Amino acid sequence: MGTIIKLDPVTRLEGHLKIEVEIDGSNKVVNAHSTGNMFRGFEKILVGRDPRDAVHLTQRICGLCPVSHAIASVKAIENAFGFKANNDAIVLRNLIQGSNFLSDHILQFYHLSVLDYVKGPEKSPWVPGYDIDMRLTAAETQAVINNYIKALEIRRKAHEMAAILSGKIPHVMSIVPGGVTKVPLSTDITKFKTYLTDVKAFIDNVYMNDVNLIAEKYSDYYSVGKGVGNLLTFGVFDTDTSGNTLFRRGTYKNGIIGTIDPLKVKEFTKYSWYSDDSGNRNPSDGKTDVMYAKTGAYSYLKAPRYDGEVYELGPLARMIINGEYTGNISVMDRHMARALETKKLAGQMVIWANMMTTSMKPYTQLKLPTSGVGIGLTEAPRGALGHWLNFSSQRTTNYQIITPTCWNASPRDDFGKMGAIEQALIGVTIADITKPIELLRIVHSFDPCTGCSVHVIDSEKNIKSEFVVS
Ligand code: NFE
Repeated sequence: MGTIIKLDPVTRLEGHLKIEVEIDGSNKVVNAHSTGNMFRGFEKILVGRDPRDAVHLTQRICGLCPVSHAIASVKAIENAFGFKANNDAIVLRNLIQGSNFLSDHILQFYHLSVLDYVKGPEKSPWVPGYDIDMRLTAAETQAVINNYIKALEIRRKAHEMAAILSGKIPHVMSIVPGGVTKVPLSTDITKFKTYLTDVKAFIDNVYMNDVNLIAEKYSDYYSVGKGVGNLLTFGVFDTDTSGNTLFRRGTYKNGIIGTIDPLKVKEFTKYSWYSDDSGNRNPSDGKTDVMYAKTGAYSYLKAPRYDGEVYELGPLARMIINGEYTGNISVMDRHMARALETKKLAGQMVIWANMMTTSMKPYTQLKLPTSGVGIGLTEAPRGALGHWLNFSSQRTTNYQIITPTCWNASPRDDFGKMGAIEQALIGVTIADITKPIELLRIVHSFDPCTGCSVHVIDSEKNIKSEFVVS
């Protein structure tokens, strides 16, 4: 066996992810394992409850993408109820979810990734990181660091946009089965548009410039972290009540765009800490029964697959499948596609914002049926998100969630195929194995969130996480 490098936890991402790679004599990665070290358990919490509770409970999976969980959940519930939200609800939901996307993509670039390319000031919160291979000039570095600070203020404005229409963020209140409970006041509309103008200007003039600068200085990263090459998206931002979306759903394999059949989604558990009976199942009939210390297993993430194949998810998948991005698949393509998606979405949000009126009627009271089966497919910032619901006697009998990071950071499946991040790590050469910045750059380009994929509580000590800050 060659030398092993462990990053545990990988920092500057949400949740606790361990990455372990094996390198050969020339420091080239020849094997990789991605491990989610925590159990989420929301599927268990929901069983036995009123199915409408899922909208609020599943948002607590994560503070970064709660709106997408709300959307996936209401879609699953409304699908089971045989109801379609009206156009007013669609516009307001898009504005709330879109605000969350803008905030989250800016977060990913400035606060979770940029320090892989730009040296932060000494003795500051800009650590941990590896300050090697930093290629910007002193003046460029200072400008990007200034924009890092500015991005915090811009993210606050994007958050407030979501809160204006939903009561609060994270974990929005106004998105419920039947539509949206908030009708905007004229002051809300004015405030929302003012913030959107500021956020859009930052995206167009600052974020795009900084991504272009980094892409230019690190153009070799257009050839690093290519990975599996298959892309998948469930589509997002409804444009009508018939299921059409701004970003349409689809797959990309061998250069060909395909359609999505949700029945072809299956989760595998041979290498995951779940019972064998929890694997090889479509989530409509899914199981999430923990089996820690299972021989050969190494992650609390299951291995979701589409038609038996590994797929990469995220903004790059959405942009390529929609013909909005003509590049390839790599570390830098992921950053570039994410930035271009942010720019496109901010422009679209101006159109939706202009559709807001004080006479909108976005809510319809629904009656809870006795039983139902529903699927809610949308996109979170990090990629395709699905919620699957079954209920009878007005109580949830099964609820399964597959998050984008579960796909991207998955372990091997039953056929031994590595997950998308694992595959993207293979082949990269590490210049200094004491500072494996190449690994961080590859992993961060996927914007993983292990908090979404898994959650934990220590039942004896009641400790959620421990950190050592030096
Ligand atoms: Ni915790 Fe999430 C997004 C979801 S990632 S951020 O985007 O769902 O798995």
